[in-house]
Amino acid sequence: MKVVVVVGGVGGARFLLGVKAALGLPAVGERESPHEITALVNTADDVWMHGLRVCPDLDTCMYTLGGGIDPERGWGHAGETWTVQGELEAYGAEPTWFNLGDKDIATHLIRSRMIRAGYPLSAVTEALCDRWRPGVRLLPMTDDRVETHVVVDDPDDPQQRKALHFQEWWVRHHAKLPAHTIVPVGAEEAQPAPGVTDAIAGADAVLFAPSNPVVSIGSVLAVPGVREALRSTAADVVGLSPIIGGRPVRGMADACLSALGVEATAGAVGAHYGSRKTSEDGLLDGWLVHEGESVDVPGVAVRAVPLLMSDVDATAAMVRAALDLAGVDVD
Ligand code: FO1
Repeated sequence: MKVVVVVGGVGGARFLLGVKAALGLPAVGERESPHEITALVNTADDVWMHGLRVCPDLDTCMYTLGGGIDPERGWGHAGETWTVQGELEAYGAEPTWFNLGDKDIATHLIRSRMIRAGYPLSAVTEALCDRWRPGVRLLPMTDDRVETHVVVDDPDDPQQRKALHFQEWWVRHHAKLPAHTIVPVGAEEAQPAPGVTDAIAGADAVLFAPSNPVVSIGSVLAVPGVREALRSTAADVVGLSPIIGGRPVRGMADACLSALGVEATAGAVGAHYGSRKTSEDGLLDGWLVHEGESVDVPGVAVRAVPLLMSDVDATAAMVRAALDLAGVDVD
């Protein structure tokens, strides 16, 4: 079976552990299997830091599925040390609010060297995954530069507005500065990375992970060609709500949704993605919401199941529910 999953960072990586488990694969590492899982990963969080290209969502997926992630942080390596970061701070090298671990820096050095040598991000990712063996194909949404910028009132001059790179808004300001607009800069000129639209076209099922619907899923959908591929694939498209009881399970989806004027509810997010059947730009056939929630999304089959990714088994159960709703038989 070919399953395509649209993912962001920490939540998306945890979801992918469950996709692997639901298809009988070891959550970490890789093994021969008749199933093929392709993750279309958000790259609009990516950022140049100290001359290194950092791809948080790709790295979180790669480390999580390859067994190297720090489980508490959800990003960077387990057993990390921060010697280089300390030296950068000793030099007063800004920004000091974005922490790069020593082991993590090796990933960014390899990636930056390959990018400077002219390799596209998809080739870089493939090379890095040769080591980590995540057991799913990790495809960047695009090889082109797309970066999420968040327009806020300038903290230093509230009369002015200022566009911050997503990482500064999220890491330095903890998403506490109200976002007026959130823009995936460069998306209009971007193209899907090699394999992205083919994977969608050839899928037996397409899942939207319970990632941030604006800066993660939304950024992938902003790449021209992706929405068209989703609307024309023979596969059913099923999403899982990142909102449980009016609150995102983690992260700052509510702060992002308010910038779009979308209510932070499972129903509103489902309607935001829209129905593939009854609207000309909708994307969903199915929508999973948390048990006990009664949600109606016109033109979309809604089902309520436990959506807390408390462990791999719980996540695998919601993946099986999503695949069932997508009309594919896992066994
Ligand atoms: N998140 C933080 O809250 N603080 C950090 O200093 C930080 C550094 C960092 C370095 C590499 C990396 O891949 C991710 C990092 N993150 C950090 C997480 C990152 O900002 C978010 O996980 C994603 O961008 C959101 O999906």
